[in-house]
Amino acid sequence: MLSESEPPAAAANLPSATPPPPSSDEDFFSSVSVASTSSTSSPSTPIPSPPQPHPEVPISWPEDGTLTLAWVTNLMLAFDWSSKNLAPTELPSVLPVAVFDRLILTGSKILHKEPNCVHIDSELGLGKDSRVIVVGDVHGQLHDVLFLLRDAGFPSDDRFFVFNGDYVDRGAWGLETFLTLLAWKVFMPNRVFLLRGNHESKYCTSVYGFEKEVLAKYADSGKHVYRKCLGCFEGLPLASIIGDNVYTAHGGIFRSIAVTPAKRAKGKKNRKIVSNPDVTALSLGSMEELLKARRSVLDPPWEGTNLIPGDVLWSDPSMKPGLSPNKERGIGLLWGPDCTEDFLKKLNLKLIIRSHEGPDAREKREGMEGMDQGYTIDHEVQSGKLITVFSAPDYPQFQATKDRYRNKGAYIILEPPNFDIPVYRSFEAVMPRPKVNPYYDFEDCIDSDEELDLASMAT
Ligand SMILES: [Mn+2]
Repeated sequence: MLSESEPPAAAANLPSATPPPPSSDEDFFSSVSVASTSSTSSPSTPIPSPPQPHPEVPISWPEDGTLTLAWVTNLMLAFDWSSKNLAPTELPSVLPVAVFDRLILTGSKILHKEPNCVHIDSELGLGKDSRVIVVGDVHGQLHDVLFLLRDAGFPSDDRFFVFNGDYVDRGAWGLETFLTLLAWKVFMPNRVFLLRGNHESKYCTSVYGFEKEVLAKYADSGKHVYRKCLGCFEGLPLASIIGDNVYTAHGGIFRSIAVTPAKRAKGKKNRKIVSNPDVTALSLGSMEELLKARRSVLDPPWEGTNLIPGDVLWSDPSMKPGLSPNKERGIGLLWGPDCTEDFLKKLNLKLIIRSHEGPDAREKREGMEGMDQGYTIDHEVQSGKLITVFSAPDYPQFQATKDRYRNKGAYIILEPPNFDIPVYRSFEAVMPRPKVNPYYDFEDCIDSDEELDLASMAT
């Protein structure tokens, strides 16, 4: 295993699971600078954080099964500390398998019950004092996620979070990252919303590192932990609608699947629904179709009738009008500004916020803006805008130094009363990152998910 050949340097002189000296967390926020890219209201600038308390490890599940703010905060601290002071293989001494089991089971149950498209609105308590934070791809970059949560402010009664997916793969702390967000979900199920990304799948995690990461960290229990994570990923909802004005999803919009035949003899009982793989007949799907899609699949199919999950997770915007198959990815759609307008109009919305494209992907997209600020405004149409937000700064983690993009990450703040005017917050990566080995062959997997290997996905 790559990760076991060279434990992090900092682990060398420390006995396992021993709290660090007080200074060990001091570099945590010190090297981070934040640039607000909006002139309108912005959250307070980060102040140097006080020394962090030591985590209580090993983590234990609360006796009454109810998570608290203190529990979630300690989990974040423990993951941050172990990433800096322990070898990856020692993670079970911080988060025992039995505690992982309780967390993943509790989280899975909540997620599987949610609809394909979650509604964040007044019924949940969204109101004049609320903010909604929308976050893009984070890809296992634990320290940047911890920074983001502190910078934006932790989830609270007035602060909702929608994560657009891609929690794992490429970065070295996918498991810690996903479990941190899952713990927030369990603690505040009506304030934190975790959507599925294309990387929350069997195919992507087997190619881009998450499977190997989990097997390395949990050894004999690795397969069990990995399987439970996949089961949880299957439960992640696909999309959200915020304040009746904003649609968010990892990839984007989706096609209509069912077409009723135009002609049907009166009185005939066999009403035929035919699937619509015909490229020339691609049309936008409806909210009803999105709600009916079967999302509980390890890998969204790219053929057959259950195409909506694949579209939502894998599609990309384009400057070329119309809907077309996303040939570069091998799954999903490309859609033009006209489709953004149609979609916004049809659903009576003002914004689409999607993620899915980092600086590497954008480098190859002609006519599309680069991702160096962590967000782009891709389409500006009569009814509103299409935005891409990407929250993994200095991505990907293991790229050779000369090939690094040094991009900023960003998140978006949506404010009352209508939650339809985005405030952008760009931020730099937390440096230095603990030294670890990658869990995938990053030189072979330089491009973001392009040329999906359909043959291996079918297995
Ligand atoms: Mn993606």
